[in-house]
Amino acid sequence: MIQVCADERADLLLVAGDLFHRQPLLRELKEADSLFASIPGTQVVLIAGNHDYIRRDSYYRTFRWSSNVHMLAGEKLEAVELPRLSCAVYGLSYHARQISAPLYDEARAQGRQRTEILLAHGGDGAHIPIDRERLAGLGYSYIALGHIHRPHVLVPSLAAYAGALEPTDRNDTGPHGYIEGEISPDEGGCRFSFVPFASRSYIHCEVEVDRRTTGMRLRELVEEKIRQNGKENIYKFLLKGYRDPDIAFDLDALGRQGNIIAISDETRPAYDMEKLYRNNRNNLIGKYIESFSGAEADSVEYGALCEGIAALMETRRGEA
Ligand SMILES: [Mn+2]
Repeated sequence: MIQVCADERADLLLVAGDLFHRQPLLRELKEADSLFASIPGTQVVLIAGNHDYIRRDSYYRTFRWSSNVHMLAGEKLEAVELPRLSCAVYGLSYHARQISAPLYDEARAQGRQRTEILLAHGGDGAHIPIDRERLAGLGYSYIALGHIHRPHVLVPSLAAYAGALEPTDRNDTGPHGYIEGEISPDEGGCRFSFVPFASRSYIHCEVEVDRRTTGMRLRELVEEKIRQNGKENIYKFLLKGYRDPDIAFDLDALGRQGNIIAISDETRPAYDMEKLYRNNRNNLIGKYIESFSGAEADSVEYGALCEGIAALMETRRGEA
C-alpha cells in the first residue's frame, strides 16, 4: 500500500480504524510510523477503531508520529487541516471496545477547508450505528469507512468501506483491496473505485457429484476448480449430490490437492429406494424405508433415511 502511494504520488492515505487487530505494541507503532515516514509526499490520517481502541495505557496516547502522519485520537469529532491540499479530515477514535451511540449522525462538516473528508469506523449496533441518509447529509466530499471487512459502497459517489486489504479469516471470502479516489471540487466532486489488491482470497466452492463420479473423477473436478479460480487462493469445498452407493470419497487424499482448508461431504448415496423396498419388504431395511415414506428428495428426513440405509447395508454385509 505504501508503495502504491509512492508510485501514484497520493496526496492522502486514509486509514479508517483498526490498523491493528489489537492494542498495538510500541515497536509496531514504530514500524508503522517508519513506513508512513517513507512517503513524505503523502499525508497519512488515521483513527483508532474498536480493535485498536485507545485504552488507558495505549501507546497511541503518547506516541510521536512523523510530521506527515496525523492521528485523530480524540473521543469527540476533531479535524486535521491540510492547507496545502485545501483539505480538512474529520474523525474520532474509539476509546472503548464498543460504542452504541450513533456518533456520526451529527458529525457535520464545519467548512474549515474547501475539501472536507470524514474518516469513520463502525456501522453495526455495537460499533457506532450509521444512518446512510444522515451520513449523506453531513456535507462531506468523501467519507472513508472502516470496520466491515467486505468492500462496498454505502452512498454512491460519497461513502465506501474499503474493507480489509487482505482477507482476515477463512470466511472472509470475495475480493479485497483498497479504494482509490480523486476529489476535484471544480469538476463534479469525488470519484472513487475499488482496487483489488489482496495477494490471495478465500474461496468457497461447491462440487456436484452424481452416480458416475468416482473418487478419481472427483479429484479432477476439485483440481479443475482450483485451476479456474487460482492456485494462490485458499479453498473450502462442499460436496453435494447423489453418489454411487458403493463409492466412498477419500477426503483426506482430496485435501492434499492444494490449499484446501476444509472439505465437507454432503453427498448422499443414490439408492433406488423403490427397488430396495421391494427386495426388503419383510426385514428391517424395508421397515426402515416405510417409516420415512413421503420424505422429499432434498429433505433432512431423506438424508437421515440414506444414512440409515447405508448403516444397515454395512451391517448386513458384515453378517454375510
Ligand atoms: Mn472494527
